[in-house]
Amino acid sequence: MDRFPAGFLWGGAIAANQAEGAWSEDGKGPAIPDVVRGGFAAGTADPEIVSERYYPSHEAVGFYHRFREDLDLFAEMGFKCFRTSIAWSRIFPNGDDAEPNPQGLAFYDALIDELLARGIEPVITLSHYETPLHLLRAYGGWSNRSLVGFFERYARLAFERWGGKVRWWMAFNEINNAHTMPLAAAALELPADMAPAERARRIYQAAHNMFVASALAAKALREIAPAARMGAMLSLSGVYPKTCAPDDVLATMQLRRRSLFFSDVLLRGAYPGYARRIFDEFGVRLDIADGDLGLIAANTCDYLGFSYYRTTAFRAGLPIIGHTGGVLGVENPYLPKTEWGWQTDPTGFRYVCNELWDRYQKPLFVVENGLGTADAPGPDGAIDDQYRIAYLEAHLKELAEAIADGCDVVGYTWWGPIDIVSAGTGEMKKRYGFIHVDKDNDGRGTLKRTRKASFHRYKEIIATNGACL
Ligand code: BGP
Repeated sequence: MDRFPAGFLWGGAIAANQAEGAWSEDGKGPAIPDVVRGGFAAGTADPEIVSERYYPSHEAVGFYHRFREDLDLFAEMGFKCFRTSIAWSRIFPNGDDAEPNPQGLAFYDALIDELLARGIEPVITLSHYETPLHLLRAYGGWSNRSLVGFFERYARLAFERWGGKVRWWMAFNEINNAHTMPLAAAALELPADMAPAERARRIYQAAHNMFVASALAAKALREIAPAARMGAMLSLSGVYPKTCAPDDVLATMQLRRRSLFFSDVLLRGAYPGYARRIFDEFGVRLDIADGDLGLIAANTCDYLGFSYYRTTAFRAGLPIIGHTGGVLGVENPYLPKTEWGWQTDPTGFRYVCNELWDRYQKPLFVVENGLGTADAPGPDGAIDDQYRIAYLEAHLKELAEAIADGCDVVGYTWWGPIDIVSAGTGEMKKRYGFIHVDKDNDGRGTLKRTRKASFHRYKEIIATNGACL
């Protein structure tokens, strides 16, 4: 029996700011990543571009100029779909511009048409850790309600232009990181010495505004392109209690809810009861406009896109500031660790798929899963990344088990099918790709693409719809 449904959407995923480069070409305005030197986990942005400083997003891996070559490689692997994001600041350089940038529109016209010409379905995120810098600096980011209107206009333009060619959309990448990586997801700059109550208010007000924006985008998509689907997208690697002590189990459920809060609102259409207690704990009083809750209730997302990389363990007494696992969690002695401290857990993948299917009964789309390692080409230049093949096979076998458990999984896009910039660290050294890119952490390299051993294995898996696993 086929372990994956017919038409399963095999592919790969990248993000504009981690791959395109061309950060200020053809009318593109500066985005927040363009003033971030390390990764978002650090949560800091330079006040302005400091010339001759190395910023990873400025060149990234040159996808903007090389995308046809890269799409040929994805097509060679047999991709059925390809997830990327539109750089908002390529379309509206400042976010609040009166008119869109025609060269930015032309680039995504070409990218989407070249994907379709290769029989590859585009899967598009409208804001993947990328917001026009001006919307942060002049408006303060998503805690300012004005961004709802700017985003809705951007979304409507995208749907009118590409809604007939793109079936799968997401508004925000990993919206739940709004409360662990605010600079990335909610486009907020929160000074370290900000009072906790004000910090919490800004984060949850930003989340509310993003919920409204997501609902308006879903409403617009249904009006403009009724055959298309709007997804919620969250970071949902798993979390386990460190022990079976009831306090550890309860604390872990409460940590998990800090992430599921976002998908509860976007997929169920209402603030869950436990949110009241979270807001009271922080003294948060949201500014909810008339009609907001009705809009959110009437325009929920069609599917849940999520990233899964690893699991962490958690216990009572640890601070709950969100779901960043490796930062917050404690070590799980039963699992291996990567050089970046991520504990890989294929069984956890099956567990999380079942958790999410049971909770929402809406289609699941695995839009990020992958292994970041410091690959080193051998003397002959080849990269025999058997460890990546092992991670891929182990996780896909568990995904097949989740599907056999009854989970409705529509697709799987490996994160970083080509080496790109790490969001968390800003490094090139943390490589996910089936395709190596000649570039190092200091920005040196030819950007030459080289197939790794995993390239050929993924091609085989796709060609057999997973039957060869
Ligand atoms: C997710 C982001 C991606 C990607 C991935 C891997 O949180 O959605 O943009 O970066 O993490 O993480 P990293 O690049 O930090 O290894």
